[in-house]
Amino acid sequence: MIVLHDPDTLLHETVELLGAKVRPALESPIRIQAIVQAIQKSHHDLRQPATPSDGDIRRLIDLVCLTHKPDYIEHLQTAHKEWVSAGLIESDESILPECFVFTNGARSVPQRPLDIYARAGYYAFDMSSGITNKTFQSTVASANLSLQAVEILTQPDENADTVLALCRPPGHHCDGQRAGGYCYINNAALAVSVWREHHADARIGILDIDFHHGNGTQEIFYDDPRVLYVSIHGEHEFPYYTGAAEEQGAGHGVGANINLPLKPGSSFQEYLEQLEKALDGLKKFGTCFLLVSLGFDTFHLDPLGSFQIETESYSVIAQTIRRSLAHIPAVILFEGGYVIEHLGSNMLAFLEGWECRSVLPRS
Ligand code: OKP
Ligand code: ZN
Repeated sequence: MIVLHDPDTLLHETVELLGAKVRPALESPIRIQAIVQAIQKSHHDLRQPATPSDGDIRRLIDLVCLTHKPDYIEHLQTAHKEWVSAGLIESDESILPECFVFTNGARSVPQRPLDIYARAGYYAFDMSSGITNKTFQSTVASANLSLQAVEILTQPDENADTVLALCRPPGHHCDGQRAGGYCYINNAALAVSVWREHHADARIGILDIDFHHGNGTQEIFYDDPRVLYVSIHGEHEFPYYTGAAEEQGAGHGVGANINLPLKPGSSFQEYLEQLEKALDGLKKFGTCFLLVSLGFDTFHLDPLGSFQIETESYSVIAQTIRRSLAHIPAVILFEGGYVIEHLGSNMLAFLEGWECRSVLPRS
């Protein structure tokens, strides 16, 4: 498997609230380092994309702005500097929002605040998406891995059918104008835009198997009939206000959104039943390009998840996906997963199953 990694993804390190305490965020650079170390010791083809030129970055941002608002992206790029110049934080500290957009009985549409302090809350929906002086650089590097992964699939001489992008920060929680859940740019949405440059009318499936509902990805494609978003996630868990089975899409996109919530504590058997439904939906949709938002916070020991899934199960999950959607080009985007000591082995187990190295007896 071709695996893409960029050391710039390691630069972003922020804080979050755990209870009332400010702590280093669970979403940390050592997550990626643990996976890279495991990949280096394996047969997989680990690659670092060439440093993007200014023109490459402009193209990346233009593609990102097809699904994100330019003023939001500008905020990600400039907010930290502005907070430092205003004396709100030191340059090694993190922006955290004070006040989120709230309903005032729909008497007026929320406007972008003039106050730079207030803007942090306007462009976020929670407090696990702090912005540091390195956040934008890491976020662009992470998004670039998603873009490069798609580009590799479109090059015939590469002869690859799947690429894994070791994205960090992750992407599935942020929508067109709000960071949240450790996410700043939606890497899956970007991959869709890049694939569409080559195949304008493609029917694209997104299978989100992070423990958490990918509210951002759902939101971005909610009325899009050519992108099917399917998610298996913990019911009533973060981000709390989305992920119900009743959310099935809107407008032309009705039917192109499938949520498969599972009770906290669910077993692997229960998980596989939902996975079969997910794969059924993706096949019926006529998926011709697959994105997998892959999180290992479904692992039984994860501090942010509650499913009973063990390392070997990731081989079965991956093999089940691959067998069901055989020969469809795929990009795997890394999302969550917070048990550092098991991330490497969980990823290797997943890749082994994906490559169908005799995990399940062939039926
Ligand atoms: C991101 B992903 C501690 C709780 C953390 C945010 C969870 C984000 C999960 N403050 N809340 O989907 O793995
Ligand atoms: Zn997650």
